[in-house]
Amino acid sequence: MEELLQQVDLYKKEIENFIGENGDTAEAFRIKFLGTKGIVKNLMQEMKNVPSEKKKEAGLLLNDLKQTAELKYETLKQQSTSNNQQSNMNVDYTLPGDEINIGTRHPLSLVRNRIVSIFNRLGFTLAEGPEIEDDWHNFTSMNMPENHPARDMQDTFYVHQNPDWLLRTHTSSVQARVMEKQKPPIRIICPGRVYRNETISARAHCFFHQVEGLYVDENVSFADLKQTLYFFVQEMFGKDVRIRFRPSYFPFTEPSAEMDISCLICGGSGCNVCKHTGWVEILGSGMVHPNVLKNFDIDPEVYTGFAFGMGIERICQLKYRVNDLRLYSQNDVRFLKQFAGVVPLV
Ligand code: 2U9
Repeated sequence: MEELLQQVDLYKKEIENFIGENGDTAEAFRIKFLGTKGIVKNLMQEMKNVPSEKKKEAGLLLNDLKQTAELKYETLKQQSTSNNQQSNMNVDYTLPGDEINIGTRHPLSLVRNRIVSIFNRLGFTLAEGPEIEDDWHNFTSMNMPENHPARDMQDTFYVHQNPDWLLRTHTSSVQARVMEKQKPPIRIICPGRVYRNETISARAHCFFHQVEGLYVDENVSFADLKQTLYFFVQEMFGKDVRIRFRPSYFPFTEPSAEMDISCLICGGSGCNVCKHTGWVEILGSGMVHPNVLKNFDIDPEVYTGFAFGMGIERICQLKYRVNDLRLYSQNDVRFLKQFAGVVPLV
């Protein structure tokens, strides 16, 4: 019994003085003291040799030793995890950092922002609206009543559950919503995504992006329209670029005109891009139709206005020579990265 007491005393001291360094020493400790062939188990087996009157005292001693070993083992385990964490944090901060791949603005965003910024300088403010529209804001209020042949010009995505709802085919619906709430003077620029049911190819897509503008006030004339759009072209493409208007037809404007710019590639002398005409079409425009003004209780005898619309993809195609519409939505970084150097105009 005396011998056992001495042994337990020595082991307790050994346990208390045991210094753990990592997970391996904690495990070595466990095997040595608490394992199936460990010290505690061995001493427990010695119990059979202890006289019965001393068994209780010896049992208490061994239990105490076992608890001390278990407690030490828990402490060693905790120490080893926090040591590991600390060694993970042992980082050389002088090493160069990992490269961060910074994204670039999408070319359509760059062009959109530039267009909006140019018109901002002329006093046009930004207006936005929903992409899911109702028939009134997209068609009827725009002088395109039901069965109007002009509706055939745009193949529309209708919402099955409610055919009064559709994906807007132009951002004119945004102008309609502004005119509903605000009386002239109105001078707004409306960029946004629009949808048309077209088969996807290099030249057509089922969605694209537009910017439309509207200016309604007293004494707004076609001369204002021409000067405004001329300013836009000079700011967008350069001072040497010329413009010309060709008569056209849109249900929401009267008179209507399409605008061409002199070819950016050949300067007007004729090349493949302008099909040897010297001109390329960039937008549609016209004086707001009196019926449209009446639909919003704006008196066409007092107020007049001009409006225009352009495809952002088309402007981007001319400015950056992008020859396939699908590139804009394929998210190929080899394409997108080519616009990293464009200085954004805001
Ligand atoms: C109101 C009244 C009139 C907007 C206009 C055009 C002419 C036009 C096309 C250009 C290429 C659409 O992106 S495109 O396919 N747009 O030709 N848009 S006038 O006329 C309006 C708008 C709002 C209240």
